[in-house]
Amino acid sequence: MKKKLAAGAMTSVIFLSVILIAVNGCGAERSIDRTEELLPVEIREYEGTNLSSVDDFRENSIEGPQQVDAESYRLNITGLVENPQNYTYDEVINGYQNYEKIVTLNCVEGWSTTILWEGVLVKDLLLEASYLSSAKVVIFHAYDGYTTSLPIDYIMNNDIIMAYKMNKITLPPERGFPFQLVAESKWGYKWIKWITEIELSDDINYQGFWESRGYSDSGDLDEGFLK
Ligand SMILES: Nc1nc2c(c(=O)[nH]1)N[C@H]1C(S)=C(S)[C@@H](COP(=O)(O)O)O[C@H]1N2
Ligand SMILES: [Mo]
Repeated sequence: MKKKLAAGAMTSVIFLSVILIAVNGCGAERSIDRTEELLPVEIREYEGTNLSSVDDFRENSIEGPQQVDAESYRLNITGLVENPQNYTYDEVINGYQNYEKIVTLNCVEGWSTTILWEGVLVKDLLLEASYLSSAKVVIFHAYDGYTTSLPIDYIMNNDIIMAYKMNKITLPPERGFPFQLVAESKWGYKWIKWITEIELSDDINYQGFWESRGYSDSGDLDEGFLK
């Protein structure tokens, strides 16, 4: 009798354990199934300022939207520098202090968008590369062959950022992934997208894509855009 009870109890313990393992196992599997990473959602208001949407831009790029592969992407800092650089995407966004600012992009076509941009200071990249005193101009090159240039003083004195996020989401391919220059107080054609190379130059007469087609070199918003 005693023996039989013990055996019964043992059977129950084993039975219960099996059920518990089954239940736990099932629970664990379910929670793994349920944990899905949700894409961050674009924000449309920030500290009292209404923001445009990443979809409010008119796509007018010279070769249409570019698809840049994040893994093989490299950002080169070249020209009149002591230490040329060759960064991966992660090295840029995780290797430097990040900054946020709300800036409006104005295209010469007559539309504008106000966006919360997040990125790194171009100044920090230039200082790391130790540019020579003969460098006067920063020429930006892009994946689609587009180029534009800005005076080095403008970059150094205005906390100009190269953005990798807009309204808290990673730049979509058509908006310039991985990086777009936030050339504040300049017309949209200075806001180069899909940046692949930052070249330090002494060529103060350099003309980028639109500049060599009649748009002003300064690109200042408070002046007309035609030369
Ligand atoms: N690489 C590259 N960057 C570019 C352009 C381009 O054609 N290629 N167009 C410029 C112009 S004219 C404007 S107004 C802005 C507009 O940004 P969006 O194309 O994201 O709207 O991108 C600028 N940057
Ligand atoms: Mo533009």
